[in-house]
Amino acid sequence: MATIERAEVLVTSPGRNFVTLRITTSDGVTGLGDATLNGRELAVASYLRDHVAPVLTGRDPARVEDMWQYLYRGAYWRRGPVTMTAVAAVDTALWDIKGKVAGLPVYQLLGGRSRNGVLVYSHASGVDVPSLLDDVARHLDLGYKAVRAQAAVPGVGGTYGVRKGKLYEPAATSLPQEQPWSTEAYLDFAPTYLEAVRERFGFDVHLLHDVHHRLTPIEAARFGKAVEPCRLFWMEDPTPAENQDGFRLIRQHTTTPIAVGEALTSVWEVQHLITEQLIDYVRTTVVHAGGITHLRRIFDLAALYQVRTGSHGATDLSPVTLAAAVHLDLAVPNFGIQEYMEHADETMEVFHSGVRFEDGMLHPPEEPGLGVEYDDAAAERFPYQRRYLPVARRLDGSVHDW
Ligand code: CS2
Ligand code: MG
Repeated sequence: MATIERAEVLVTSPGRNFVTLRITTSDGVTGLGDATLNGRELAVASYLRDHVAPVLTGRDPARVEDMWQYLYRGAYWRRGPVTMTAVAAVDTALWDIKGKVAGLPVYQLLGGRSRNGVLVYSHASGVDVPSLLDDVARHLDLGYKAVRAQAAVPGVGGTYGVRKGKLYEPAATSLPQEQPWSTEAYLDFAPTYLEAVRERFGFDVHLLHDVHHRLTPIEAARFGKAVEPCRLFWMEDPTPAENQDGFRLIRQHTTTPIAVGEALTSVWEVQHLITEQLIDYVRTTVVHAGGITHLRRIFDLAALYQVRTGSHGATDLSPVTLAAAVHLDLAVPNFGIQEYMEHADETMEVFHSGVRFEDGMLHPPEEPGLGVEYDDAAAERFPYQRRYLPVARRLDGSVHDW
């Protein structure tokens, strides 16, 4: 029986910071797991290097479920983004190894294809409405069938989701950047640019919008109602999801579909949102919600309540997560849509991935495992740089949800 011989925690910053776990077995088979937690990367690197790696050596890499239970229940201190990202990295690496040992792409281990490809949405944004509309047109020309639209709110300064330059990267400063926020200005302006997108492009394109945790439940209800004529594919994170009850209030007022979960890390945090059908899409991810093993449990619970998947896929989730997500998305019955932001060229120099974009969909590699290889020599060229996500402050100076 092969055993785990080595667990390496690899930190690199090709375009942005990534933490990757590489497990090597006594048979020389390697597996990769994404361990990136944007703005708190080194916390996960230490959790893995100092607390998990010592207990992996000598264990059976084939016992994926047992390893998940061992790392989750054996830690005593359960859940939370650092713990669940570390557990996810081990889990994903073991699925990669299992695929390589079986000689099968991971989606074949998850039940095989349920669809021809994985529908994705990309990020269109603009400093004003004309530039947003041009960016939507650019993404449609690239073949996307679904686009998220975000525009800067006039007169308020840095707005969430507006790209500066080629790629959108919110964690861009060595200390947290403080960004102003005005709920009133946002509620007045955002519906107008979503209407402008529909006026220019019609209803054949799926249109998504990320509220990004900014509203109270009643404000989110007002926003959802205001954009009903836009027939959004979803409004995302309308209100901070610690208060799961708040979604009942939103549901009482609007039929605009709701997507939640990118910042949630276990089935227990989305349980009521799903079982009470307070959301329509669950956005939890391979990297932050305990890996393929746990995410599959969340998706299966969601399927019982006609909630579909809509996993987070920003550039701070590495190509390892994207590949694992595409394998899972291809197989699950209640797939909805996958977020896809193209990674920087430097990122792809480190992560050689066989994931392919074609005709608005992603397709997984057919080689055994996840289909991603890590280039150590390239990674050496990109040393870690401390980066923080911004902090939002209302115009009166008080902290708001970023
Ligand atoms: C966003 C992310 O992609 C999304 O839906 O919410 O850009 C999010 O802000 C970052 O992933 C945070 O690291
Ligand atoms: Mg989001």
